[in-house]
Amino acid sequence: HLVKEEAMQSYRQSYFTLIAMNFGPMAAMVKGDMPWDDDKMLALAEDFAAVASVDVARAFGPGSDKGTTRAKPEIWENTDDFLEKYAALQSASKDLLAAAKSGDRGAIGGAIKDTGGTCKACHDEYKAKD
Ligand code: ASC
Repeated sequence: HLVKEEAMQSYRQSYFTLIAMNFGPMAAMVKGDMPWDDDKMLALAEDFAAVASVDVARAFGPGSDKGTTRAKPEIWENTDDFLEKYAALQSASKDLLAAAKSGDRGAIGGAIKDTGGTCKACHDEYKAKD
């Protein structure tokens, strides 16, 4: 392997840290928990879509299941189902980017809701409760 197996859990979790740290502030702006900033929204939507386009299957490669994790073993077993669910997130990230480019706050709010739904679909199935 090009990446040491010991580094793979960190790779997988870092991937989702990037997803969460780009999605979170957008959701916070929509909810009114953070002041709305059009430029910031667009920059976050661009990075979120870019990160979502990075090969997620590789993040679940050999060694990625080692160590303490809230990921359930099934996510490594039901690969086709997981990748199908992830494809919905990728698609939603593109719609969200289009909405952010339009600047239409209603459309952005709807796209955030749809995207959050694609996060939750996987968490419900494959992530243990905190
Ligand atoms: C977030 C976050 C999630 C999702 C999820 C959406 O901001 O950290 O896991 O949104 O709550 O339903």
